[in-house]
Amino acid sequence: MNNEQIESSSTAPFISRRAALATIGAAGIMAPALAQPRRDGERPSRAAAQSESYASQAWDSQKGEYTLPPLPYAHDALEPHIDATTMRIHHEKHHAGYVNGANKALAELKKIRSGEGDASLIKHWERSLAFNASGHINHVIFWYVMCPPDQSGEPTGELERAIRRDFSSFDGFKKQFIEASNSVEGSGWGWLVYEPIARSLQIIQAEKHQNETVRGAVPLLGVDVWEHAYYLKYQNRRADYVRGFMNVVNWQAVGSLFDHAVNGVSAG
Ligand code: MN3
Repeated sequence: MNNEQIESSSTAPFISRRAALATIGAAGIMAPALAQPRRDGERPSRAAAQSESYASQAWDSQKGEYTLPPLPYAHDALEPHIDATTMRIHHEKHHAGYVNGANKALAELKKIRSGEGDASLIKHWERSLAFNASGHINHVIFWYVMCPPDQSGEPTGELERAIRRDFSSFDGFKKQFIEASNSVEGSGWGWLVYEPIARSLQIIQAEKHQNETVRGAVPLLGVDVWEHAYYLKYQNRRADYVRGFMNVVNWQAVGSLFDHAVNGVSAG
């Protein structure tokens, strides 16, 4: 992390767009979920601009490679619910592993296209890309939708109204989200998503990083329920971890992803 990033991180929850541009050069907006198109003439909200600046650090458009973005807060910022050691290992080892795996798959697929690679391995590399790129994007969103517990709050605005419409109440949403996340079979994620055909919110269980998802659904809030996300502090008590996670949800960030998702669909 360079000085500008450290300075920005210490004064604002997210690194500024200017700092992000300075860090990686011409910024490509990587994750569609973090950067849906807007209607012409619509000005991005401050939160929306922040989401774009964070996503822009997850892809280097000049190199054509995924990159590991810095956490948007200190390792211990989510304590006592998620401990600093877990955050450090999760970010620097596990998330970095998905970045490296996705880049390796992209490089091998490029070799196959040029005739240098072994085309008989294409199924292997396509599967690797699906797993690792999904792992990378999931973690970018995961870091983005968490914040220190004193900044968590509750859903507001259009997101709050959509939650009441689609889950009857915020409590109804929490009940389903927590139960779904607790009961993911094996390693996976609990997700709140926006489904653009029904134009409504849904809760899904993703196995591994990319399986059992709903096609086209835009991820808004995800909780990583792989053991690496909680085992140091919670051991086998996944339910306690998920309840703790609910105290560090950055509802302003989730709201900005929801606004992007809805506006992107409207523009299409
Ligand atoms: Mn993880």
